[in-house]
Amino acid sequence: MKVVKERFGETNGETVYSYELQNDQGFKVNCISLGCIITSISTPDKNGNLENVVLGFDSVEEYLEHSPYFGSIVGRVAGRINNGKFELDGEPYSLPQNEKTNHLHGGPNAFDKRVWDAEIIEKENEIGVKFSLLSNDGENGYPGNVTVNATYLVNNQNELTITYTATTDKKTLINLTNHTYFNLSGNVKKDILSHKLKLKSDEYLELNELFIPTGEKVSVDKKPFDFVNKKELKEAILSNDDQIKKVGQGIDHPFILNENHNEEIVLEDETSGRKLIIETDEESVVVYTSNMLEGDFQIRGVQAKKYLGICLETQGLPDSINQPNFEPCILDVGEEYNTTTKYKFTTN
Ligand code: G6D
Repeated sequence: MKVVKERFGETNGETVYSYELQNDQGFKVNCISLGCIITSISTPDKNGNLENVVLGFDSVEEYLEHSPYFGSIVGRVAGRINNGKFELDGEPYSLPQNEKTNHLHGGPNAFDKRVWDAEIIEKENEIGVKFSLLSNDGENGYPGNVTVNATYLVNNQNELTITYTATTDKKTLINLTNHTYFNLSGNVKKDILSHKLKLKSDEYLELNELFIPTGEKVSVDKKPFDFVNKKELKEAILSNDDQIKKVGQGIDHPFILNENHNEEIVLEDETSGRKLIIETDEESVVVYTSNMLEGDFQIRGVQAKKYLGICLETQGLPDSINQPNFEPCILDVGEEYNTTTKYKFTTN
């Protein structure tokens, strides 16, 4: 197993480095210090062919100009905060409204656009990189100087484990995720409509017209959102359901997980035989079937279009600070935010 560090590019005079994490089977995760972005994951299909299974680019410029959070860390707070406003201990805070009236994914120039410090990790059974960032008090309107670490580790079982930790010197909000778009066909040979998804989730959150949770936890039963038994994504995406139509004819919803660390999220592509098993200690996963992925750019030679990838963003519930029946994502002085998500790549 080895880590190879190379210069990837630069932004605002800061050098961006890439880190290739390769295990003894040839399984490889490539990531960069800009936004802790996963630029590629190379994993075998049922015939042993190693191919990339995530959407990404090959230059800093493309990430800065076109990327809808391809592969990046999202923070301080993943998801949307209604009206960009919240209160902590009676004190009001206003955040940049970077999507209509919403505050989305930590605001402009957030964690996905920062160049993080990085430290290579080489242990006997795992290799990786620990990214670190200081998010200053008042950055994008959030209180507290927050020290954040995101550690990516690869082992010889073709698993990538991401662990996030954070501490603060003033009560604040934090809810981190990774926004990788998966496409198990390999090198984006086809869209994800025929991918199959299985979720250990009996409830999803209903969204309003601004994609903000209404607060309603809705049963998936007899709905397109029912993935309790494995089913093709197209069955949901192409349905007539109001919630599916509301978010651009697809899925862009938080699902509440029934349990953790027990194959709670499974994505498969029968043609390639590839299977991704995600296990997390988070309470929910936002499933996003790239309904908005349209634009005048190419993704390593493939024209951007809907349904080229699926995001499985494990996290706390969106807008939780404003939702009375959600657990708020508050981090206080003396506490440590600590969450782990494991991605296991295998074949059927
Ligand atoms: C769209 O609504 C979706 C978000 O969930 C996603 O994270 C973003 O595109 C990249 O705004």
